[in-house]
Amino acid sequence: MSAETLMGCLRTGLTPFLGLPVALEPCAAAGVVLGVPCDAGVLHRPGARLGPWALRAASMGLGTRPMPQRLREGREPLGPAAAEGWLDGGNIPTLPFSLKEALEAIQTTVGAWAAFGCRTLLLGGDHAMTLGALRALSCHHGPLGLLHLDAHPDAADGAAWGTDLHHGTWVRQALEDGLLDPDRTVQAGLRAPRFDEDELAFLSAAGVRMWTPADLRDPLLAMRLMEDLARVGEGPAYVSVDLDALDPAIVPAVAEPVPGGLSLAEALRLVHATRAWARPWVGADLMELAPELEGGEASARVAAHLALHLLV
Ligand SMILES: [Mn+2]
Repeated sequence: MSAETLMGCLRTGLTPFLGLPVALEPCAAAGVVLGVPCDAGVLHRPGARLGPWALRAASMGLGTRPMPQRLREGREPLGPAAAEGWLDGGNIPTLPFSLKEALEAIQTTVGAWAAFGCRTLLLGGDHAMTLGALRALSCHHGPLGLLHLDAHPDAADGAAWGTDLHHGTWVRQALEDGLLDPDRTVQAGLRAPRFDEDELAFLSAAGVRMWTPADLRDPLLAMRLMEDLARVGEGPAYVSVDLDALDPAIVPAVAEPVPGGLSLAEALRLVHATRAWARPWVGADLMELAPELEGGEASARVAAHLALHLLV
C-alpha cells in the first residue's frame, strides 16, 4: 500500500484489502480478493464470518514489497510489488444461515471472475467455503493441484455429524468429486489428535502427501516435502491456508487451535516455494480467522503478511 493509497483510505474510511481498487462486478484483472463472511460450517468455535473485515483492517498501511529473506551487501533488491494489477471484489454475498447456498454463491462469484482470467484470493470464512472455489476453478482449469496448510486433514466423511458438509470435510469432497489431482495434493502442518484412522487412511489410499511440522525440521524430510511441493505446481494449482496451521502462540484466533504448529518462517518457506511453479497458482485462500476470539488482531496481522507474500 503506497502512502498515497493509505491517505486515501484514511480519508474515505474504507479499507479495501491492501488498499486495492474496489470492483464489485467481475471484470478483467490480474486477480481479485474476495471476502467470504460465512462460518456456517464451523463445529465448535464460530466467528470466522468476521474474518474478512479483520483481514482488511490488518492490511492497512502494509508496504507492498515484502523484504527478501536475506540482504546481501545490497545485492538483494526488493522484488516486485505484491498484488500488482489486483482488485478487491468486496465480499461474496453468502447467507449466514445456509452452507449449501453459501457454497453456490462462492462458486458463482469465483467462476465469474475466473471467466475473465482473474486469479482469486478468498479471505475466509470457515474452511468449508474452499469447496465453492475449487468447484468453480476446476471447471475452468480441470483437476487442481493443492498445497494445503492446516493442523487438520479436513477429510472427514459424514459419519460423525450426520452431514458431509462442514469445515472438516472439504478435502474428501473435492477428491471424491475429481476437483483435485491427488498426485499433486500436499498437506503440511498436520498435527491434530485423531479420533480414528479413517481420514488418514482415506488420504493415503488417494495418494495425498501428508507432512507434519516436525517433518519440516528434519532436513531430509523437508527436502522430500519440497519435491512434493514442486510437483503440485506442474499443473494448475490452488493454495489453501487454514490459519490453524500456524502455531497458536502467534495465531490464537482460530476455531480449532492446536499447539505445536508452524512458525511464520516455516509457513513462508512453503509459500515462497510456490513461486518456483511453472505457472502461478490460480486460486488461494486464508481461512478460519475468527477475530472475536482471543488474539484476533495479532492473528489477523500474521495472516495479512502471509497474504502479501502469496501475492508477489
Ligand atoms: Mn482446515
